[in-house]
Amino acid sequence: MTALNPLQLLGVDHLLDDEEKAIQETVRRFVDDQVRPHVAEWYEHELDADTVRQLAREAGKLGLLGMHLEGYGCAGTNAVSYGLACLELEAGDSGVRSLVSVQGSLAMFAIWKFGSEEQKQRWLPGMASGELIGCFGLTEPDFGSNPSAMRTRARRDGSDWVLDGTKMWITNGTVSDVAIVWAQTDDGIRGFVVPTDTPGFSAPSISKKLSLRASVTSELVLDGVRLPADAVLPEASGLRGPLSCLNEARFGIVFGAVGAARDCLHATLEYARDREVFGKPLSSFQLTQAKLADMTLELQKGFLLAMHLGRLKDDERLDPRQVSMGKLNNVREALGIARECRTILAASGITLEYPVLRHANNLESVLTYEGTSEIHQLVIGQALTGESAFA
Ligand code: TGC
Ligand code: FAD
Repeated sequence: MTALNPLQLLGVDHLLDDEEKAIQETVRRFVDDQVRPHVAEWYEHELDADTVRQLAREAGKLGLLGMHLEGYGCAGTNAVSYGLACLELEAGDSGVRSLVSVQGSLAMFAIWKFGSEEQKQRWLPGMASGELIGCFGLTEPDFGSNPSAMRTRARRDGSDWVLDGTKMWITNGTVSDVAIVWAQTDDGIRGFVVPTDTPGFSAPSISKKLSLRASVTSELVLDGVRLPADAVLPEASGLRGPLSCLNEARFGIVFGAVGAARDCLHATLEYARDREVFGKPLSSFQLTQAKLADMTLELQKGFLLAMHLGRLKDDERLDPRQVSMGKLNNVREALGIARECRTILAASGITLEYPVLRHANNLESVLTYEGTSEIHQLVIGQALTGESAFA
């Protein structure tokens, strides 16, 4: 009997218009040509700075950096197209999607949404082309889920600002030209645009990661970093500023996680068709088919959820609590799929010859960053009960 394409059992492609399909296909080809052939090597040996820069420039050429922003060299696509790009990038590797998310949805978005005209003109065109790389420093060694307690401080000295503190777990940090740093001031939390060649700024690399190895992660150390008065983002005041940026990146992850899960399922289906156990294809056993059916259901439900949120975002009706629902569900289910796929590949599943354990290990980080699964449960819990259970 002919096998149907399990990734299209619900015909979800019909939900996309021609332009969205074309963008998705372009990014899929980019991943096939420029990511898949190298990703196991990047994962094994960790991504080096030159490769990150090259990837950023290639992503810039395709218009993927800040792609849903208008003006300043950005592509200005709709939100669904941005989501589909994240999906295809994360089908390659979560680390590659991270590079694009942090650049576009965190660093560029912060400048685009909260920056002065001069800041936008100075940074955004170079970041859109991938010539300049940005990072986003919110988390600190002692404050991840609770950024409101951050210790990094910006004080006035004449008209200058002087920044002191440490940020932790910062994607792209080591390779960045510009860091968006969030700090306490006498007027609450403010954001600062910090050129990384400013004296007193350093970004020591965090190594020995077992997850997100095809992505650069670092500390940011700010030791008396002196900045001019116009380094502050004028339109961001309070925690609402950085949290608004997180909504953008979390939205990309809702789609991205589906891509990682799809890649796992795809590899597993091929493996199960080819692998014989007890004299028959592994795919012909009921237990295998039950696993494949359940995973396909979750994959398609996750895609439908992502598309629903994408259409709401394009209608400017997306609520951050809905993004929490999408991020919690799709990352949790993608991680479950990656682990279940690994059981079907059995011993072969633990190697880099197949993508499943690489994706599963990556998704452990994705479950934690951009708000842990527990934080998103609490956001949803608060929406349901009206009670805040954070503290
Ligand atoms: P709370 O008192 O609830 O809120 C403070 C102010 O912020 C507003 N707000 C939001 N605004 C926009 N979007 C949201 N999602 C918002 N959530 C809250 C809120 O209305 C209030 O505004 P105002 O004007 O009244 O002051 O704040 P809280 O301190 O109780 O914290 C709430 C909590 C725990 C949900 C929040 O702190 C949180 O989301 N924590 C998780 C931190 C997090 O996600 N960090 C991510 C760091 S970046 C990262 O991980 C990048 S990885 C990227 C990659 O490689 O792909
Ligand atoms: P903690 O906040 O210490 O949490 C520990 C545990 O306690 C978790 O299980 C958490 O869910 C739970 N917990 C916390 N608060 C509560 C509560 N109120 N109720 C119940 N349970 C709770 N950050 C950036 O700013 N920029 C980046 O670019 C960036 N990139 C990252 C890249 C990677 C690979 C990783 C792993 C992280 C990155 N992060 C980045 C940091 C990330 O956002 C934080 O790790 C995350 O917010 C969680 O913080 P934490 O690790 O300090 O955990």
